[in-house]
Amino acid sequence: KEQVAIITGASRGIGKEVAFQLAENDVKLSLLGSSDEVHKTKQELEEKGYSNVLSFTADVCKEDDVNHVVEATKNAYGKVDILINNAGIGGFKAVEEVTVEEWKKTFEVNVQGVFLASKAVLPLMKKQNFGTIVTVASDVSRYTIPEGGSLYTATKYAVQGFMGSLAQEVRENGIRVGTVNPGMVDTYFANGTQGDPEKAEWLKVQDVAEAIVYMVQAPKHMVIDELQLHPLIQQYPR
Ligand code: NJP
Repeated sequence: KEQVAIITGASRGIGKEVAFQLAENDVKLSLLGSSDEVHKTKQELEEKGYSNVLSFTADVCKEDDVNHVVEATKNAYGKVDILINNAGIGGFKAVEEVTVEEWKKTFEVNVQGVFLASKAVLPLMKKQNFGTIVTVASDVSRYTIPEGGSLYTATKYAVQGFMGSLAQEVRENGIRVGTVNPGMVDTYFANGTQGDPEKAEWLKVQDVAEAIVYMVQAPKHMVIDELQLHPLIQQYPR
């Protein structure tokens, strides 16, 4: 039976590619992004012949927005099997240059957003005794970096802890919870431009999306707790 997935941050970057790869795997989609660009993703999918796509302009920081998306997805498809917590933001600067507003906003999107979307789908997943939640965390969920990454790293450590605890909390409800921790990926992240020649050796959105699809499509009895991947050119402390 066809599965149903909600993807946060599907306007561009990794989330958009995950949408294409899950559609290719016959998964019905509900896409969420804070800008209208998310509707472009739906349009592009439809142009490729994928018709089971909903799109919502919604902010993962806002409980009402997130609940509306989950409710509308349930009404349209009758269930939610998969949640991909992908929406995230980041910037890199020295601690004394980080404003309180930036601190709050980054935690709101990267941590509270994951909490809100997970909280909203859990009742449905518990009812059906099945579900998979994959969160795009980061390589900096596992170690610290020197280049002004304190705020971003703090949010990803938080998310890793949240997901690890959640995994144990809902295991007996048949719900699988995991994280994918990519190193440098060529996207629009941190005011970047996808396709920038300087990032030719970085991970591609396809690489990360394939890892996510692998986690989601694993046999039901198997949980992939964490996948860590990085470009060969990136130094990785171990
Ligand atoms: O970045 P980008 P990525 N509510 O900027 C959406 C992690 N990661 O694909 O709001 C809802 O191309 C935004 O849509 P819109 C990173 O931390 C990356 O690289 O409409 N959606 C867009 O679709 C993040 O968790 C790297 O503009 C919101 C998407 O998020 C994930 O990968 C390394 C939103 C961002 O697309 C995807 O980021 C790493 C909101 N409030 C981890 N705010 C890397 N790229 O190097 C943003 O370790 N979005």
